[in-house]
Amino acid sequence: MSDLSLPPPAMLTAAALPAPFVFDPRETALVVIDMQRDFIEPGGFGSSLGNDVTLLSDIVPTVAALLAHARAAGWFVVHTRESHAPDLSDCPPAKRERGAPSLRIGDPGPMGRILIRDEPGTAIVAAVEPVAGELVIDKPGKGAFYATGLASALRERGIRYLVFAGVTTEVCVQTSMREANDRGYDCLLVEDATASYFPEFRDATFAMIRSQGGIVGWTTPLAALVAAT
Ligand code: C5J
Repeated sequence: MSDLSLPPPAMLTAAALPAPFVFDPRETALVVIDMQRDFIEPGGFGSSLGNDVTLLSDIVPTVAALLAHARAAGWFVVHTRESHAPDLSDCPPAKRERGAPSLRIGDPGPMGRILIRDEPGTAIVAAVEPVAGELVIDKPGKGAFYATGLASALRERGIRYLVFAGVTTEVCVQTSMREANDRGYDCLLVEDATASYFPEFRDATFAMIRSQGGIVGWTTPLAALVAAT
């Protein structure tokens, strides 16, 4: 006979690498990195640089399923967009000058000015767009913590565990995960909810994260996270 006076178990365990990921769902947030049209949709900035955007758009259904799981579980949800102020005051010249000479940050692009806040190309793709109550962070760097209010938003809510998804794995996702790891969060990357224009870089990122006993965190497929008990 079950004892109804007992509280539900707080901690969940998901099969993951390099070891099971143990987390408290009440202190967990999902951070979805840069699922913006310019990186993911055909005809955007990413494809005009010659990238195969289907490598990124292929994960949209999985990110949508992860979002549905997080919302049903009551996790705090954060979305980021890599974007800059229209006057480029938050874009270091070194970042702007390093882009392709024909298409630099702030230049007119196929979906508005490239990586400029509130231009059509910086909008999050429709299938994974934020809903009311979720936090949208405009970040000028690759990492989600640099020059943003993310740290204080997580602190206010008592978050200790971060689940990451989004694009691109080795750039903005990995940078954000490393920033979070240094700040003391236990971080899990959902393998099939992240992608790169360079699949070998994505796979190398998974290996780096899990190396040395999880030096940056854990990785797991969505199915294993959903099956956590
Ligand atoms: C992101 C980039 N979001 N690759 N940006 O990873 O420049």
